[in-house]
Amino acid sequence: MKKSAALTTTFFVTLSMLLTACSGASNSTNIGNTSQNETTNTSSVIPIGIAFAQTSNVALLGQEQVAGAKIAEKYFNDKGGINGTPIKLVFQDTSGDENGAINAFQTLINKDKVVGIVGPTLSQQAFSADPVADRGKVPVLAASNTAAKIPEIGDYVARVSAPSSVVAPNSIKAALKLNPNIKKVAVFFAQNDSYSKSETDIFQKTVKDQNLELVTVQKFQTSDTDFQTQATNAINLKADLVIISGLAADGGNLVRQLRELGYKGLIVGGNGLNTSNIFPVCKALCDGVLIAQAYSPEHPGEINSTFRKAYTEQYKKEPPQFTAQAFSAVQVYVEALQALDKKTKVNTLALPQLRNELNKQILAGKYNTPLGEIAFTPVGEVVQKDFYVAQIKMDKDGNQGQFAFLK
Ligand code: 1QQ
Repeated sequence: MKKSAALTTTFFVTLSMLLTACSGASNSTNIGNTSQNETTNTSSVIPIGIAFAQTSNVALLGQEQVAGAKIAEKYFNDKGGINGTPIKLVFQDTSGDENGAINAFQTLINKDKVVGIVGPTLSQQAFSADPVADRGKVPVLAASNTAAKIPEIGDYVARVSAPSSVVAPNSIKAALKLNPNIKKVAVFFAQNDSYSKSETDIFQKTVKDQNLELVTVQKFQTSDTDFQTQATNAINLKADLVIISGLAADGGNLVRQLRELGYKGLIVGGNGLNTSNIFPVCKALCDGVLIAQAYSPEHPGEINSTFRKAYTEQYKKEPPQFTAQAFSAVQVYVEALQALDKKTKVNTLALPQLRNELNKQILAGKYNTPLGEIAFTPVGEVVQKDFYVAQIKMDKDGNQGQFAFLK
């Protein structure tokens, strides 16, 4: 009796139940268990989990992701949600470390009973948290994880964030176009961060492929604030290109200290520096940093112009890559749910079955997003066409800046 009741239980929760769940009241149940909290009714919503860093230093990156998810929620619900049923994004803060991400995932899976998760912010977190979702057969769509082997974590893991291997080399090529005389390269990376370690491999390979001389590889920690020793080493070796793989706070500080110590050459920043939140860190000294982009605000098409307009109206600047990727991840869930719902009404499926069908549907679809048209390989790697390079332009006083896209 209990078992058959569990089987017919659907994933729907009422809006009021969800709000209670979000406010922290304890009404947790296990997946598939019968619960008076899980009923289908007319005020139902489809919960999608959002696991981004909203606190810690990593919030410098995560906060741009939250903005993109929220714009997507409004945009797709205004258009009728999932064939008439709204989506409800359930936000859980991952903070900046592995445990924060694991806790956020567990809450989303077991308490909030989401159909799938977008996140976490860092690859470093994904390698710990994604296996939790994968074992629970809950889809995970990374919106910012760029390290190698993220989709390979499991069958339920895919990403909309193109890997460093296809994005990062573009910035070195752009540096060589700006200064064809570059010969000596110093590479820096955060050795306690998975994305940084993965990206530096790509950068170092590109340096060799371009017949440049790698004069030094300098290591640091994402928690470091003093880079005098490493910066001085690179300057003494007469590097004329510096390449940094780290996160926003440490990366911004490293840029600042290189310039303060007199480094004059070009600087390439990796994906972790890809936010205007580094501007307050390196101020006017951020000027000129080159960063490869998986998104351009000028990408043609209706969906991007609508997204861009919604963002610029609210934030008075162009949308950043992390915001566009988060929007696109929510879009993939919405369109996969719509397609699934047309085949089998999603409110007739029990949550485990819905998560499983949704996972297959995500991988089967093609999506026309602000990033351009994207699809997935069978393992869950994003297939995306267009990449760009932007250069940071700061005002003289260093208070305002922008990402200027190179032609
Ligand atoms: C990763 C990254 C970060 C810089 C995303 C915020 O690319 O951790 O994979």
